[in-house]
Amino acid sequence: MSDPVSDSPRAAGGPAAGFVPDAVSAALPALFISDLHLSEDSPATVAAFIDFLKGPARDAGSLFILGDLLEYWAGDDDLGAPFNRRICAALSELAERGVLVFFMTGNRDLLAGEDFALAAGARLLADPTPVSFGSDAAPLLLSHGDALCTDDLAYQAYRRQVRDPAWQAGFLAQPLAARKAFIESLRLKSEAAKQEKAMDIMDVNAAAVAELLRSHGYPTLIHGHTHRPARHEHLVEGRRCVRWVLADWKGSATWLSYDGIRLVPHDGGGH
Ligand SMILES: [Mn+2]
Repeated sequence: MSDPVSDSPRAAGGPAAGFVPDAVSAALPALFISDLHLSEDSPATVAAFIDFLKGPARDAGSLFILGDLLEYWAGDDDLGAPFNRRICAALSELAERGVLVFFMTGNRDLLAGEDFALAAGARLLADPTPVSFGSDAAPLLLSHGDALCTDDLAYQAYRRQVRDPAWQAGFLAQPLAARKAFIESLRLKSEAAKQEKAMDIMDVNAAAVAELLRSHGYPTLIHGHTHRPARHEHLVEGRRCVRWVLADWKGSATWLSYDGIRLVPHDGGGH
């Protein structure tokens, strides 16, 4: 039987360095941020973000936002709110300067969709997404990270519900004001629940991490969500994989940069 794959030009020459099927292509240097939780209640973090976009981000080839950019997102019909307009305009300005802006939703802003992306000049990414940078640069695997926190059974049940397209359609059919009120009540409940949960339940599960790395060919993984910035090494079936956890922003900029060789954490100072 003939194998159609072996007849393709790509297979004939072997995979290119850093080639990953279905990977998004991006430009170097690349910057990675997550968990800014921007809202009108956090003016220092908003200012740090605007400064970051006008500063370090302008020298980047790509900016990756790996979820929870916003403290909440009630739906793309809330794009008219002055605060949301300001954030999207700042991102869009960066994109217009030629920086590729990629956006993956987190659990806080999972309802950000195509209209948000259009307003922000961003390209939406699925979770997880492999990214290739061409040439000899090693590809990276990107995720928000909440899907890896499988020890928190209550959270995973909630996550399945809010990621269900039927649930989302029903939610988005409600008036904007009702959605905002619901989200606010959810935030208060979630804060209370977090106080009661054991710390390790809210971190990633090692088996979930290993399975993700295995299913993507043992790449380097970058994620956020847990607010536990670190560089971890995992041995998965004898393969050494690196997992970077992004820091959350608390009034000052923090990001990871990638030049195609090394990943380096940065703190940009704040207000
Ligand atoms: Mn999160």
